[in-house]
Amino acid sequence: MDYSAFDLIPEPVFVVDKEHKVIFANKKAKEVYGRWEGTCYEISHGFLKPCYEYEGHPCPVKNMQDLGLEKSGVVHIHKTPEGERYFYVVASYDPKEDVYIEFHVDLFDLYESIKSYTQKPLSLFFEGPLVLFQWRKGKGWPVEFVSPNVERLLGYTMDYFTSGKISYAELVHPEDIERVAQEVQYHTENRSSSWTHQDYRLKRKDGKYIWVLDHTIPLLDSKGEIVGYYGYLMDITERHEKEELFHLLAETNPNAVLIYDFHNNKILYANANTAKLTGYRLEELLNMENPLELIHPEDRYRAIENINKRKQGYKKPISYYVRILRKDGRLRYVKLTSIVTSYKGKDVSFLTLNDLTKEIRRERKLRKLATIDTLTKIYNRYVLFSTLEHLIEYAERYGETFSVIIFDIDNFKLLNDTYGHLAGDRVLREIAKEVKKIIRRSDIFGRYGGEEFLIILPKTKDPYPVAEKIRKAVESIDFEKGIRVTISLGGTVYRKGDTVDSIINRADEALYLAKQSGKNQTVIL
Ligand code: GH3
Ligand code: MG
Ligand code: MG
Repeated sequence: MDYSAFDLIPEPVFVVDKEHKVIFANKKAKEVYGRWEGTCYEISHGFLKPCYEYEGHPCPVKNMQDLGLEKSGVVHIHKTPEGERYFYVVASYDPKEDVYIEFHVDLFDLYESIKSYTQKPLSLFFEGPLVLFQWRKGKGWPVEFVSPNVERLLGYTMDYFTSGKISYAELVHPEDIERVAQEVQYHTENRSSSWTHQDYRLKRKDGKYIWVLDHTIPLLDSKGEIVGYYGYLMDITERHEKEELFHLLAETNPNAVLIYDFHNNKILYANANTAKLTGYRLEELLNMENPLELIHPEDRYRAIENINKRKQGYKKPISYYVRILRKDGRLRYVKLTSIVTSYKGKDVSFLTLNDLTKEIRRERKLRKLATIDTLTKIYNRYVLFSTLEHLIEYAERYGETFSVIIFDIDNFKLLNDTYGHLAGDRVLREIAKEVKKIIRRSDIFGRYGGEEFLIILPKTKDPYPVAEKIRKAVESIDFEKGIRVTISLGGTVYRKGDTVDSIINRADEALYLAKQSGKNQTVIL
């Protein structure tokens, strides 16, 4: 038989007999293999026995003989003088001649291009943070396949899983396993096409737990039954811990903590304490049209000023005091601190509201206690002295003047002895009330000692008329049980070079003179 027509074919062609002996090799075959005598397995592989006796080398000729086929094709790696090359060997049987005709189609370039397409993305994938899993549906979720980078994630090798030494469920944290199982069951029953589990923990080989993100799709058989699951896993421990830490910091913070978008006047986040402080529910806060309404109208300008500063790019921390107007209309005094931070890619304010209401109310009470005499409800000595200091400084600097009057109840000891201490107290209170009515609002009136009072009269050059008016007013008060009292008064005017002591001493001296001269009178020095 003349096979020379096969020389026109641009791929190697061999004609072999039943024993694989080459009867004909075309030009291309001779060119590619550089040899053409003997059996095809000798020429293609350098084998001493037929291909099929070597593992992984199915023989198309044998296939046809065994299975009674007319054609058969296999992919082989063949040895050529240029090195190993891939061939698609397709053979057909010619019953007339009882020979087999083999075409060796060179797949080398094709194979190389496929390899570079498939392996590069795969290696990129397997070096990345995503670990691929394939689980069988069954007790403990046996692992059927896992990508090699699992070793980095969990410390176990790929083989460890696929050989069944450990089932997946054994690795899930005991506190999470039930929830994960429920999620799988739920999505299986609902035939979800894919789902992302809520973060859960997996135990590493070294015993440490990591948090993972698990996205899963069900694996279906030809009848559409779920037989397993594919999924990818990613270690999100760091992110999870950060979130946990933020949550912990925000929710255990005794302050109200908010993330405020100053560009759009919107609250993006508020912790539970914000709801407590403002009396609004969290959803109400997040959906508020104008969060500035949380601030007392009189303090709002301060907030607006600072928001404008932020909009202009001012990034340093800002702190100021505002009153929060609660939903129920009550007020809370807070120290507001704003720090600029980045949230979801834009600049926002991280606000801390420190509720100082209790402290401020306590302080106000203390300040009152420190300045007001509890019995008579007029100023105490501390206020009188500091006012005098102040006025002396003022007088020195601006040449202003002022007067001082001291008065003392006449024979008060006798009154106490006769009517009792409580009656004496009531007299003190009543005198204070009466004197308050007479003096000007700008005058400072206080209790100087037990039954001694002091009045400071700013811008007053002559204290005599006021003193007399007071004396006469006290004289005409009708106290209970027909009690009547008189007072003696000493007055003086500021002199250049005066100190608090010198001016009080002079007024005291005047008072002493008034007592000496028979009481119930005024002396000015
Ligand atoms: P004089 O006319 O010389 O001032 O005689 P007096 O009795 O008023 O003498 P003095 O001013 O020395 O007496 C002060 C008395 O005032 C002594 C004290 O019992 C009484 N006293 C001082 N503080 C109080 C007080 O808070 N309540 C009452 N009920 N009595 C007071
Ligand atoms: Mg006295
Ligand atoms: Mg007295």
